Amino acid sequence: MNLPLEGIKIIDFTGVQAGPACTQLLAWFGADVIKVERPGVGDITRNQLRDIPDADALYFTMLNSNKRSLTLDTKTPEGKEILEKLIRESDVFVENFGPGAVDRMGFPWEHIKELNPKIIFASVKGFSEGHHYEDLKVYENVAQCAGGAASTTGFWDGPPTVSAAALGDSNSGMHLAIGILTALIGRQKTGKGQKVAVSMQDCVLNLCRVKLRDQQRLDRLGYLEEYPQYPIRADGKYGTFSDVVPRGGNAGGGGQPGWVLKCKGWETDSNAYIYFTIQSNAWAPICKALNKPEWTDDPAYNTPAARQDKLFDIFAVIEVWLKDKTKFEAVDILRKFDIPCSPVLTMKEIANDPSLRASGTITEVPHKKRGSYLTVGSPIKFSDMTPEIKSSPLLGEHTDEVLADLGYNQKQIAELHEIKAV
Ligand code: CAO
Repeated sequence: MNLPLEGIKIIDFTGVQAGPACTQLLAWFGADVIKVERPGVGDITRNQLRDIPDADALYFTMLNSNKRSLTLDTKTPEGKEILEKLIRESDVFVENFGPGAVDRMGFPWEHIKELNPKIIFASVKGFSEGHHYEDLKVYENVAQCAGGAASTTGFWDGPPTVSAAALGDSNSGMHLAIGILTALIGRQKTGKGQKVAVSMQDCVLNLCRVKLRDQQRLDRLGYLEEYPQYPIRADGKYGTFSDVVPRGGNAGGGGQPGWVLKCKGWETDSNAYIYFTIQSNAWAPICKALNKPEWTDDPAYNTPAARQDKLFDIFAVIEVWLKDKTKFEAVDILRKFDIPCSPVLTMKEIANDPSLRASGTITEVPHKKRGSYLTVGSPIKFSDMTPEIKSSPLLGEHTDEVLADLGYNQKQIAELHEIKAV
């Protein structure tokens, strides 16, 4: 199959999650992604949280599929020369080292563009250039705290909480991929490459956009009507408003309040829950589903404003209705009434979900050393192509092949191995 990014050559000088998630996506869509790794060491995630001795860890295999691996010590003169050759003939150079590391290696953007004015240099850092924290190294949870996610996530009586979703890492990688593709289209018009930079703080904040909306509403009004803290209760059971956006527990946003509700078996199964949304225009079907016809036209219930101070009482009534229904049974009933809802799914349920398997979102990939493993395939679906998710490379698996492509002969390649430049 001809994939849209075929012919695009990418130097993937990335590690851990943010950079690799970006380049993996581009590899799925056809780019030739050459992962550059330190000889004998490789991406740190190859060894992190191993479940099989001497085989690449899932952390690595799930973020580096469809790539080739070149080992290269870019701190040796020979390694630098190889990287320069690669830069001259590549379309994109992606990196997510700590601040200043690429410059210290001798490859600042000014030098990269001298070597190849058409190249796109794409970079992830924790904080943006010129930021007062620009020198900080950053991991996922650090970014979630810096980008406003942690202070607005969790319960009002608990500490700031980070999400399990990789809002700092993979999310920044996805932002970078959009930037790279935009710069590639830009290059078609101008013939010139450019530097594309994202910071993890900015990428988290971009997903917390509505919380900045809420800060401005709070500044003006002193309350946020869709949060559990409103209306302000004398007992403070759901917290109170200060001058900063509070943590709203599991509240839904906008005019569609919702909550995580207990289903049959919640006492022993910590995931026997559904998310239930009281969509404002679905009040009549909700009453019908819950067998509460008396609520349908009752002015004390039939508008969002009237329900506001009774939301948790309504949720309690729904939980009584849910008592004898599993999360799956409940959703099967509620879907007939067009109520936005879902079972709270565990990773085990997701791994075995036939629909996710059929769509390729959960896919099994063979691996030379591990045997097969599950990974998350492309969440983006196309009408004219289905990206094939292939294995991640072993460390240095394609070193000789890439060097030969650059014009090195067998003898030279053997010498480069000898001096440990590759
Ligand atoms: N050859 C020679 N040197 C190499 C090399 C290679 N192939 N690959 C890496 N190195 C060197 C780097 O040049 C750097 O050297 P100096 O610091 O001496 O100049 C060194 O390895 C370490 O790089 P690093 O700073 O990136 O590594 P770290 O483990 O200390 O930090 C991380 C990791 C992720 C905190 C940091 O890279 C970072 O802040 N990156 C930007 C933000 C980011 O992407 N974070 C997300 C990671 S996913 O959670």
